[in-house]
Amino acid sequence: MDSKPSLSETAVPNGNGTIYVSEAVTTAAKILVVGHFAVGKTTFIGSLSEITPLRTEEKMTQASVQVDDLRGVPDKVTTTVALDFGRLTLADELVLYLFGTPGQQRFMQLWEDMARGALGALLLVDPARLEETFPVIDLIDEYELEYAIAVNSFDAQHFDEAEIREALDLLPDTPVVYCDARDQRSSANALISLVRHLLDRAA
Ligand SMILES: Nc1nc2c(ncn2[C@@H]2O[C@H](COP(=O)(O)OP(=O)(O)O)[C@@H](O)[C@H]2O)c(=O)[nH]1
Ligand SMILES: [Mg+2]
Repeated sequence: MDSKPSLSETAVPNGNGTIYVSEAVTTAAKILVVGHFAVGKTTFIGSLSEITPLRTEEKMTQASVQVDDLRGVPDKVTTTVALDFGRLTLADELVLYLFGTPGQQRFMQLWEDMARGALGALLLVDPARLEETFPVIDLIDEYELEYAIAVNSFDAQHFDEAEIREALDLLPDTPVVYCDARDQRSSANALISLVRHLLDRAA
């Protein structure tokens, strides 16, 4: 019997606004949403979560201005100090728990805990700041997480997939999809590509 959840290309988060997990849900999976500072992790989980996302952001202090790189995002006034948490019922029987995990070097010890039991990771990438993704890829490799790439290209809707694949030294079967982290459907599609990849790997 095939117990895989059926995911359709048009799947959208259902049960928005519901607090309790539906009785039909038989499978729960922990997914990490990872990426460097200001790549859109909090925005992504906020777009998708059917529960009010837990956010552990703090007003950026003058001290963190030295630490967090604000090039390209001068309006950003908060920084992720720990993690974001959200929930998404992706198919009737599958619920995903999303953990936004910071990519800054100083949070590396958090990864040890976060990676435990995670089915895989969605790696958000800003094509204009590709080099900032390198340390995050190192963490993904270190914890041997399966992953897919979601390119949050902000207002430029175009990105060069070949350039991203080469810069990040991706395996040919690692999915690379476009994602507008502010958009629920776009974010859901990115997550679906990760889940498909995980199911393929598990098959
Ligand atoms: N224009 C635009 N802004 C975005 C997009 N995604 C995120 N942002 C903004 O970029 C900033 C950083 O996003 P945030 O989710 O806080 O990043 P995080 O540090 O990875 O959690 C915020 O001000 C977001 O509103 C996008 O696709 N387009
Ligand atoms: Mg954040």
